Amino acid sequence: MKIVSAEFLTSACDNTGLPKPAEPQVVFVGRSNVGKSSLINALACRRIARTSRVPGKTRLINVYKLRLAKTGQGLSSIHLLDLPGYGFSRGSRNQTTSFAELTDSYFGQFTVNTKLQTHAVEQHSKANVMLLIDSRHLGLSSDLDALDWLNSQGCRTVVIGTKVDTLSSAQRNRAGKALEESFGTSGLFVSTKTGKGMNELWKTIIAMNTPQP
Ligand SMILES: Nc1nc2c(ncn2[C@@H]2O[C@H](COP(=O)(O)OP(=O)(O)OP(=O)(O)O)[C@@H](O)[C@H]2O)c(=O)[nH]1
Ligand SMILES: [Mg+2]
Repeated sequence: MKIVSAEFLTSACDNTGLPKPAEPQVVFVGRSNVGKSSLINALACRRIARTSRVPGKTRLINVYKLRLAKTGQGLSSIHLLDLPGYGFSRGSRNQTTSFAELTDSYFGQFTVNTKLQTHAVEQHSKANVMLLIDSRHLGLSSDLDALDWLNSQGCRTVVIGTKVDTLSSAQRNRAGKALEESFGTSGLFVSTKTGKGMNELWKTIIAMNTPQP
């Protein structure tokens, strides 16, 4: 994907400043340190999001906007949203509360009642979510709980196995089966270090944001 420009828009602590549900977007969700901010940088082809070896770096909803060269599907720009990681235990009770508030701010904007809506509106009434899980630790209860919760919110969720460069090809094959067994979906494996899976990820993001005929 050719990125014309990439910019940081805002750090949101509530739904002020977030893109409207009808605007093309995808939100990155996952445990602290799983590689959410790194994946946003890899998609942007530049360092716009701050990453760290120390978990808990991202504390607010960081919003980025990418302008895209022609995709063929008419998508000219997209917002990438970086949510704070879950499972970060060093935080105080207040931080846990604010994480719940942040997720509610974002996901609360999307309606799940699709029966009364036209198809075009329905397309944007579900949040597009990339649920990132570490390829080396598949099937953690916190990740399974996250998928259940996202499904209960009516989100359109794709499971992404991160840091696949850390696995041998035999381990990668086993991980594919383990992901499918645990999450009930085939998922996608990516590496920001080698670029593996990035083209497929872009195709998925574009398909999620393209209204079906
Ligand atoms: N080997 C490998 N390491 C990666 C990859 N992606 C990210 N990392 C490393 O994982 C660590 C955490 O990356 P971040 O992108 O900051 O993780 P995050 O999910 O944004 O973390 P929080 O903001 O704390 O929720 C960093 O040390 C990255 O260099 C990858 O594809 N392969
Ligand atoms: Mg981060």
